[in-house]
Amino acid sequence: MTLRRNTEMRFTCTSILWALALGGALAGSALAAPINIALTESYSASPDITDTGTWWLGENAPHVKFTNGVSNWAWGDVTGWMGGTVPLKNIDLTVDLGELHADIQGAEVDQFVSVSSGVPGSDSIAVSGSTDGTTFSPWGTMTVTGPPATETMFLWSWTGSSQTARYVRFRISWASGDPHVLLSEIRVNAATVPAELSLFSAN
Ligand SMILES: [Ca+2]
Repeated sequence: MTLRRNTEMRFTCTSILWALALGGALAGSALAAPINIALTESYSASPDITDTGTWWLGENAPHVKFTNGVSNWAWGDVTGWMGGTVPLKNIDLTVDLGELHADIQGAEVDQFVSVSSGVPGSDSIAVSGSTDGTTFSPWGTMTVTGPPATETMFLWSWTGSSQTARYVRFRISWASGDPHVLLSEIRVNAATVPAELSLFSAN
């Protein structure tokens, strides 16, 4: 009974999020805006993200915070990795889009930065894609908007020619040090509405 209720609630929440995303995509000229196909999808990380108790900003599995459609520069809307405990020079964050998409043209990462709290921006984020989750092809390096501000959200973005993938990986890197790392949202942008939602865009 509980499982069924949770499933129904998840479906309802997912439907609402998709409705909001579609509403934005369909506003103005039809399908002019890209749509975030990572919304509500699952993701994994290496090193994994965990709530250790002492690191209350962590997020135990199942992970949801990076794809829940909420992006906000606030402790309650971010999660990530505690610095100084595990090697954080190269974090691999991989989102599973659930199926192959052939028209991926962009990706974004919202990174929470608060130097006064020991949470700096990273040095670089690279994007790659894969059809099988094993072999990844590099797509490019993201550009960042935000610096030199030190108490703000950094927006990392990549755009390019259409790519085909089910898995999209963000490699978040530092030249040195193992600082705290906090993100609020990741997005993968496709040019068209996924097939399973095409009924919404008919006519
Ligand atoms: Ca979020």
